[in-house]
Amino acid sequence: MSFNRSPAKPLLTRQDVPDLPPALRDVSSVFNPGAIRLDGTTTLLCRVQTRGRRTVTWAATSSDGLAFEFAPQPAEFLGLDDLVDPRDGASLTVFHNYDPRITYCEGHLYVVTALDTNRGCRLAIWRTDDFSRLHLVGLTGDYDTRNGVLFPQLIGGRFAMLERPNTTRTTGGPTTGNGVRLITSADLTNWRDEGPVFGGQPHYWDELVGSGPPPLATEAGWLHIYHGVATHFQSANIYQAGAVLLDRDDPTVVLGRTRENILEPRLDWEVSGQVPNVVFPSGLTTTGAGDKAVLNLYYGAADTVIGRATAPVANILAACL
Ligand code: BMA
Repeated sequence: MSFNRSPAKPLLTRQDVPDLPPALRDVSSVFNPGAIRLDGTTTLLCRVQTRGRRTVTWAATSSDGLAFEFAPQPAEFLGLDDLVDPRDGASLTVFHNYDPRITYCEGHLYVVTALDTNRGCRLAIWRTDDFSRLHLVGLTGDYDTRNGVLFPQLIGGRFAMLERPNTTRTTGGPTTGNGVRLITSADLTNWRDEGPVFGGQPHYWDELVGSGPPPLATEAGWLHIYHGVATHFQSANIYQAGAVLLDRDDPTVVLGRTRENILEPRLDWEVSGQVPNVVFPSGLTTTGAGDKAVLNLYYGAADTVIGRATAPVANILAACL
């Protein structure tokens, strides 16, 4: 009842990223991609890190979801200059714009990213037609948070998003957290907290948690893949993937959850790299329908490369219950 790597080697590595001197040359890594499949094309929005440890977002497309070609240029984000904190209007300096998650909702393509700023982490919502230019819609709030994923349908007439406020810090790492919450909005600009959805399980595989790709609508409920972090090892945090099943009408209600992880770092390129022992699920597409539907999960491995794993939807639903 777990994911199978398909293929069992990285789908994209730094060698696949085009050189665009002088700013982009011989990049260090490509990982944590958002994903969407529309009109027979799978698009990945990839997080690319340069050797200056700067973050670039770059789209790659594929007809079969396996062989990807990078766009001629990285994506351009419009609206990052003059950014202000919604609470007090203080200006925000953005250092990194990263970990994009893609959702098609109400006839538009949206991307949610984490912004690493001088005042902590914020979630930004972007709208795009083609992943080459992304227009800022707004920030979800003025508090430290990450792993924002927009649902693909309105719920109760409102946009709905899962997010993971950052309430703790691991040794040497950025702020993180152990609780996923639901927030909703009528206009994608003003957001309301609807309460907790699920939390981390101290001592076990998912002590810290955060959303993976946006939830998938199934007849049983919203199937949602998340990452769990085991922090109780001496020298390394282990990032794995699991799933929860949420009520279709009220996603704060958890109907099921996998007992164990359904993908964990095992292969060389998952256990070693920039950050060892990381599988970070961030993109999801489906192929087939009904009983035959298959999940294609795109994930960052060791913050260095991109992998893909597949599983029948029915198997992962069964693992939740
Ligand atoms: C998380 C995020 C991810 C990253 C992961 C493992 O806190 O920063 O972007 O992939 O850590 O380093």
